[in-house]
Amino acid sequence: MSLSKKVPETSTLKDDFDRDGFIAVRPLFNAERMAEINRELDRYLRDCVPLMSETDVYYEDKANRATVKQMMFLERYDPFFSDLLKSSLVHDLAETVLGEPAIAQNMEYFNKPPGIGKQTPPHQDGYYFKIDPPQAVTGWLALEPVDAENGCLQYVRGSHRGEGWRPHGRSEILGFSQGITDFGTPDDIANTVAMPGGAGMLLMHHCKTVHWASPNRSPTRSRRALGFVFYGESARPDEAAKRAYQAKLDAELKAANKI
Ligand SMILES: O=C(O)CCC(=O)C(=O)O
Repeated sequence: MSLSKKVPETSTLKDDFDRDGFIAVRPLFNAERMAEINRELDRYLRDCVPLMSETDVYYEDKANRATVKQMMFLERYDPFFSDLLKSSLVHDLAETVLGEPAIAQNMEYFNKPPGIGKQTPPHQDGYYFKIDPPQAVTGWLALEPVDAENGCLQYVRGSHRGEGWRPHGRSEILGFSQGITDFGTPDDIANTVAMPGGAGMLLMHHCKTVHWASPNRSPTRSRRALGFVFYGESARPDEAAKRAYQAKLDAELKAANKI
């Protein structure tokens, strides 16, 4: 079934994406589907996390296994999340906004545990992806209500249309090793848009779109989301450069006892 039969107003989604560098579908998945996804995630946290490589799961506090803050490649460990990444409406949406076949790369989990969830530094995903041309998107599915208090995403509207990449440098935030070093220009401030929403809201951003999030300031609420990464079939990854960067990062994080 085509996406347009399931998601209202899809005819404007590509135009909106090309203009702004992101779209929001509120909601993409209804309450019943979100209850299922949240149940499966709880199962995954209980049964699959203990089997994951230490380089694929990060904790806000490594001594407390209840503080999982980020996971990568869920699709490699579990068929439910593999299907969700490769066969759900999110994949169709990625093809709609990219305007070409989309190849699933990575299902991620982003949490900000209550009270201790740190900020997400301003960054462009494509800076990490090392692809050319920069034809890639990330879908971001809210698993619970997100707002200014628990650290919803913030986008800089139109930032995907800038030349090249913004300068990035090493960040001390686990899971986001690179952040934009000149962030906070008048253009960044004027065009920042907060993206609050309920469980089931699906955001999707271009890999050049600048985005960030505040720390979780709620003492009681977490801020859980799934990330869906897709490359357009025209994007050529520099696999050797990516592997070399990841190996160096993993070694540094292990040496610092962060993973
Ligand atoms: O969830 C977050 O705070 C960051 C997510 C992110 O950077 C992404 O989806 O590309």
